[in-house]
Amino acid sequence: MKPSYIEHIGIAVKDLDKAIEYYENVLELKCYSVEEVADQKVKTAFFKVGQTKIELLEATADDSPVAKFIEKRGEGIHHLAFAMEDVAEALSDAEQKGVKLIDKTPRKGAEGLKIGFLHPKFSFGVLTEFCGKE
Ligand code: CMX
Repeated sequence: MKPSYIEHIGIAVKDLDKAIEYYENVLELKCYSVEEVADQKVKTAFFKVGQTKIELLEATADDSPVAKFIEKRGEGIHHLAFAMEDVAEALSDAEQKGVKLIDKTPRKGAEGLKIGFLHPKFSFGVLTEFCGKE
């Protein structure tokens, strides 16, 4: 299944407020939403750049995937999210093609979207997310 477009780029940050300030002051983008995603143990902030969004991610717990990422690799690009028409089908297609999935079935992400991750070891070091309404 082919992605429709790049839905968002996830960026891991230590301090969400400071990062929001940078995106608003330097890049002059407006933060239109701040949302906690309890399931993923992150607080997120969103900006629109055309059709694509920037999603800033701050960990809300020490065992959050984002806290572990920052500890190992420092702040920076954390994942790439592709918009998919049918997330469940896209995950199952990838699995059939030999990719290890983090999520076998979609779960609830920010903005009420369904999300599912592919393991970065199977996508050339890029943590890949599929997301969509279905
Ligand atoms: N991008 C690329 N590689 C990553 C990565 C990332 N974001 N996160 C971890 N890795 C790499 C690590 O560097 C490590 O590599 P090495 O074995 O070479 O050292 C390997 O993956 C294993 O990492 P780990 O720190 O031991 O952590 P885990 O195996 O416990 O977890 C992962 C890794 C990707 C399975 C986990 O972070 C995960 O399930 N991520 C998906 C969920 C998520 O990230 N949610 C937060 C954002 C959600 C949102 O957008 O709302």
